[in-house]
Amino acid sequence: MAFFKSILGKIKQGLAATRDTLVTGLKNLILGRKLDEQLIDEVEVMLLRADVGTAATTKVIDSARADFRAGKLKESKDLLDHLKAGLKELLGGPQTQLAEAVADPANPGTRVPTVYLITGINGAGKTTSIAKLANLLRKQNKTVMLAACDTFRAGAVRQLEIWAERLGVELVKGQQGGDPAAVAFDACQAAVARGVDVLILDTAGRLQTQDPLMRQLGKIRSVVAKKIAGAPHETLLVLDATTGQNALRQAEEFGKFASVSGIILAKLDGTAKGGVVVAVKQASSIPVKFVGVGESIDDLEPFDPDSFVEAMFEG
Ligand SMILES: Nc1nc2c(ncn2[C@@H]2O[C@H](COP(=O)(O)OP(=O)(O)OP(=O)(O)O)[C@@H](O)[C@H]2O)c(=O)[nH]1
Ligand SMILES: [Mg+2]
Repeated sequence: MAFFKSILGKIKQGLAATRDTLVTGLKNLILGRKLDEQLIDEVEVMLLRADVGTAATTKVIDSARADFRAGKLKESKDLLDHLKAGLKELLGGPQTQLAEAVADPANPGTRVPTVYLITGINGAGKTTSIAKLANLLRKQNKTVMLAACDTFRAGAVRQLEIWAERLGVELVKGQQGGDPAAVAFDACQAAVARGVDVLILDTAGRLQTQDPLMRQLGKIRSVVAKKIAGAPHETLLVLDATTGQNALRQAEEFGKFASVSGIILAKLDGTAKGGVVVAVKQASSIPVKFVGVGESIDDLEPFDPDSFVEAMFEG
C-alpha cells in the first residue's frame, strides 16, 4: 500500500503542471456553478487545452452531454466523476510488463539476454530513460548492460558512459561516427558471453521522416535478431510529453516503421499537457508502459492508468 501511495505521489508531483491547468481550472470553473450545457462546453475546452486530443475529448464529453440530458448527471460533481470514469475507460488497464527472453529449448540451461531497443526523436529523453530503466531493473536484481549505439552525436557515448558508471553497469561502445549496427552486434555478443539479464541499446535521435536513419534502425534490429533469438524483445519509443500533438504523430509513424512495442512518455512533469497520454492511447494501439516524471534516476514510473487519472484530478 505504501508503495502504491508513493507511486501515486510521484505521478501527482509529475502532473502538477497539468493539474494546475486542468483541475484547478476545472474546479474554479465548476465552483458555485450549476451543471448545465454551458459548463460542459467549457470543460471540453479545458480537456483540449490539456492535450487530451479531439477524439478522446469528444468521446467523454458527448457521453457526459447525453447523460446530462437524460438526467443522469445532476450536479457538477457528477460531471467530474463521469470524466474520471470515461478517461479511465479510454486508457484501459495497465500494460507495464516488459517482454523477456525465453530460454532456448535446445539448451535450456543457457541464459538468453533480453534486449530492449530504445528509439525516438532528438532530445526526447532516450538516454535518460535508459538510465532510469536500468536503475529499475537493477532494483529487481537483474544484471544490465548498456550499448552506446548513438555513434552520431558528439558526447552521446560519454553521456551514457557516465550513467553506466553511476549505475555500476557495463557499457559497450564503438567509435564515434562508426556503424551503430556494429556496436549492437558487439553488445549482443558481450551480453551473451557475460550472461547478463538485460541489454539496453541506446540509439541516435531520428525523425520518423528520415528514411536512411529509419533504415539504420531496421539494420540494428536485424543484426540483433540474428545474434539473439527473439530480440529485440521490446522496442520502446520515447516520446517527449511536452511536444503534445507532435508526440502523437511520432507514435503513429514510428509504430508503422519501427515495430514499436511500447512507449515511454518522458517529461510528463514539464508539461501542462499531460492529457497527451490519453491522446496517444487513442491514436495508436501502442501501450504507454512508463512515464518519466523528472530528471533524476528514480523518476520513471510504470504507467498505471487509474492512478494517473486519479492524480490528474486530485488536488
Ligand atoms: N523534466 C524532465 N526532463 C527529462 C526527462 N527525461 C529526460 N529529461 C531531460 O531531457 C533532456 C534530453 O534527454 P536525453 O536523455 O539526453 O534525450 P535523448 O533522447 O537521449 O537525446 P539525443 O540523444 O540528443 O537524441 C535532458 O536534459 C534530460 O535531463 C523527464 O522525465 N523529465
Ligand atoms: Mg541520447
